[in-house]
Amino acid sequence: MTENYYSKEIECASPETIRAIQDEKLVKQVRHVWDRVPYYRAKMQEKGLTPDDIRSRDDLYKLPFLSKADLRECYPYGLLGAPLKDCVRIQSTSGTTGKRVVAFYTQHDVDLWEECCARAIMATGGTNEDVCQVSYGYGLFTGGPGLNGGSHKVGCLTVPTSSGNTERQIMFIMDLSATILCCTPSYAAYLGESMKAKGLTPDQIPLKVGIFGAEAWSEEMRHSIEATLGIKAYDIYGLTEISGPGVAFECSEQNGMHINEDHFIAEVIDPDTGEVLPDGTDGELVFTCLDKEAFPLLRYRTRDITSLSHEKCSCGRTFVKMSRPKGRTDDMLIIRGVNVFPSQIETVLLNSGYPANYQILVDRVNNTDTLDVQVEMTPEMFTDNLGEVATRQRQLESGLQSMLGIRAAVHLVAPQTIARSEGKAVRVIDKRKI
Ligand code: DLL
Repeated sequence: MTENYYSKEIECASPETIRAIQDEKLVKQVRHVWDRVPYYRAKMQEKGLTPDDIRSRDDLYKLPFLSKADLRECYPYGLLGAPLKDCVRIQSTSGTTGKRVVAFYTQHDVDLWEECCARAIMATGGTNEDVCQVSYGYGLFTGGPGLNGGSHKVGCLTVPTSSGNTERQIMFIMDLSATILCCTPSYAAYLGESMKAKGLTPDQIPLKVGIFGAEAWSEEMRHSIEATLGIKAYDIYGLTEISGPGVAFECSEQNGMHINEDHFIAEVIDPDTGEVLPDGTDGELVFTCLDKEAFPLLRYRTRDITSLSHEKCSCGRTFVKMSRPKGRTDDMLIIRGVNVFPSQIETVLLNSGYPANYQILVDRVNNTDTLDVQVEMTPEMFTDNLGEVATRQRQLESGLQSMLGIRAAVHLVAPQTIARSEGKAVRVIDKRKI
């Protein structure tokens, strides 16, 4: 594949150039926040800081962190960095607990965000010859609007189907010969399954590329989606607080996501101590916006667990890469004192030939945590021979035991019995919290 770039000069700039851009923008952004956001100014003052203390990236560590709790406390307008008359849009998180996070955008912020999404699309080989079907939800969720804007900027024919209505999705993919599909990986898997059920083979499906994100997914899931849809599947990362999808995106190496470093500085910290960790070490991802107007968060703790790498990338981009997020500090399950990430369970299931249709049930019985994984069988596996099912269950239980270090009960269920998701999949039901 020939490498495509939306803004080659910046995406492939030397580390020194990126550094100089970050130093200059950071100083301005801190001054902007100090002048416009009294809440953050007070946080800086508590640490005895003024904008003069931040002269370059090297001073970043001095700045106080922001967390979701700050965002909730400041809801809705407390962190606004621009006059309301200059704001043109809000987006909001899909959060299910507590107050929603509302992020604000000026036109400049929308342009910046859409530019990031355009870079992501072009990094997968996308051009203005492509037909790009955006099957992320539109509305308060950032997935639809972000990729829609990016697709326009690239000049693709944009098909804004939004999520859901799988029959219609398939109709548009086939009738319009869509070449790029943007949606969550779990919905892509469902679309693949539905197309297969209609008898469509990968070579009959016009799609070439998928741009999938908004939830954790495994390498095994990537391979399975690539095989059913006959595409290359690329990861895209982002969060509402920082702008939306496109904060980081995968390139032809398909091995970690480049962070748009001319707009955001990434750090990885030890979630307990706040200490900045070196490349290659897993920790919590923290972002500092560099040129946002309406919602200019500094040192925002994402709760996503990842590591950074400055290794040279064959695509020519010099932006630092983040590894596929392993999960979130708040979706890590602690089962009988052991840390368990849903992504580890997914890896075992997919490696053993099961589809990515599963649910993890956690409960506490007689003061002991229980972990129960319900997994769908494929139609080929499905049988009424109970002995065979029991053997399969035992095999999976032993695979999970070696991956997790604790016992999990497995229950195999009939095909099509676990609810499908059109957006972010709900994989874990933790009854201990109910
Ligand atoms: O999910 C933005 C987005 C839309 C990203 C479409 C990619 C594609 P939120 O709803 O605010 O925004 O959720 C953000 O989702 O902190 C991660 O925990 C998770 N997440 C997003 N992308 C990925 C990814 C959008 N590629 C939260 N891999 C983030 C793993 C992801 N987790």
